[in-house]
Amino acid sequence: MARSKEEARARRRETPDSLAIFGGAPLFPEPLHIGRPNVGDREALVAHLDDILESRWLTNAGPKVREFERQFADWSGVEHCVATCNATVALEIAIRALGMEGEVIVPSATFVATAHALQWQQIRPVFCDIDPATQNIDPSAAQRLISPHTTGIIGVHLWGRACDVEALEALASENDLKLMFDAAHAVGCTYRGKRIGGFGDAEVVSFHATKVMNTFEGGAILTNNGELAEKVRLMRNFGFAGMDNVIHVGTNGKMSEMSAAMGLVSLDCFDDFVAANRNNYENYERRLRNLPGIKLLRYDETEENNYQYVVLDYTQGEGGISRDQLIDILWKENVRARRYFYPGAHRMEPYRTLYPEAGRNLPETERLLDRVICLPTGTAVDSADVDAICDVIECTINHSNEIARRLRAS
Ligand code: T4K
Repeated sequence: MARSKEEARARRRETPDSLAIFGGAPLFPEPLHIGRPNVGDREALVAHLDDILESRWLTNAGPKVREFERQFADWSGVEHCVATCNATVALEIAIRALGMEGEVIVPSATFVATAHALQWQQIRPVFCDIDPATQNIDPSAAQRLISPHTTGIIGVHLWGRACDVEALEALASENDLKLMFDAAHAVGCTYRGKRIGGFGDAEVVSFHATKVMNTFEGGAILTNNGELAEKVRLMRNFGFAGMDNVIHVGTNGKMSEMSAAMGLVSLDCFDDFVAANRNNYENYERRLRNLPGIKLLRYDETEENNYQYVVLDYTQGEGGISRDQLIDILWKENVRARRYFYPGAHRMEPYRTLYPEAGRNLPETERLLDRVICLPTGTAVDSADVDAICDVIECTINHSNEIARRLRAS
């Protein structure tokens, strides 16, 4: 019989028998995903849609895109914002515009798009280990990977927590390397009190549907370098400098008017999205702080954070429930917990085949990616959802011996 979400959540998970993996009814009647989009003011969005349809100007750097670029640049404290169809194409364009070639140093603990944006244009991603304290690229490990073929470094502000920008800027300038940041997770976050967007030669953000603010699909290149901004603008639009006048190789990386409209609405609602994320994060923290084997990734409260990822660092305890078994238990409850970014870009194709030895230099990366669990958050998740999810985790940890035995037996 179909049950409402409230009914399903209300039943406490206190004993193994109540868990769906052992035949109990799932916690949520429908899958509760990570990455349910944050949707802002619908009326405002519909009004934008009316404007767009009325004007019959749908794409090609129309008024909504220009307005979004202006607002997002001001909000980020950066001179130039070039909006794109997604962050992957933005990375590809920025990498090319900066003249990166040969080898570029990049973490493997990232979404595979960071590496693909290089490999796609025959540039070798040289995978660098992370600093376990920050979970971001380790500048001293990056230094050891510099070779005569290295032309750049791409740091990733993983989970929105800034890289060691200062050390990477010093390393890049001492070695005459280009420096970019994949800031896909870091919209609205700060480094030493300054909004992310203006560091290195350029930064790239993502406005994918699953991100803290979305434009359906979308991304942007942010930079304080006017010449670079001009170049990426050309490259985003096939290299056209005016009608019939192509002056550069280019691609189609344009953002549509409807996406820009969603961006304008999302920007207006950004504080509400972050408040919902923060509330969920604090509820998870309160519920999970004393559970053995579970460490919730903390954000630096002296900075601005968007709290869009709730990340657990899970250590298998004596009870013997593995990370993947805990995820399986959650999935059976319809909680779609994820193992971002397992198994690491270096263990995905084509990198696994091209660079089979890469893992030798990545012990911290592999250790982290074998332990991570990301939990649902965002405006589609409320505090009762968080409580119910934490009940399952608590029940699993508290009864881990019995659960592990029953799982082995089955
Ligand atoms: N660099 C980094 C560090 C990134 O994390 C990413 C993207 C990029 C670069 C590239 O940015 P884009 O080119 O995408 O702008 C998701 C996203 O697809 C991906 O954008 C994101 N990172 C990554 C962290 O997460 P998956 O593999 O988790 O699957 P996906 O997109 O199917 O979404 C997860 C769940 O969200 C779905 O199972 C259901 C739910 N969902 C998804 C969509 C699209 C919804 O409820 N509604 C939706 O509209 O990659």
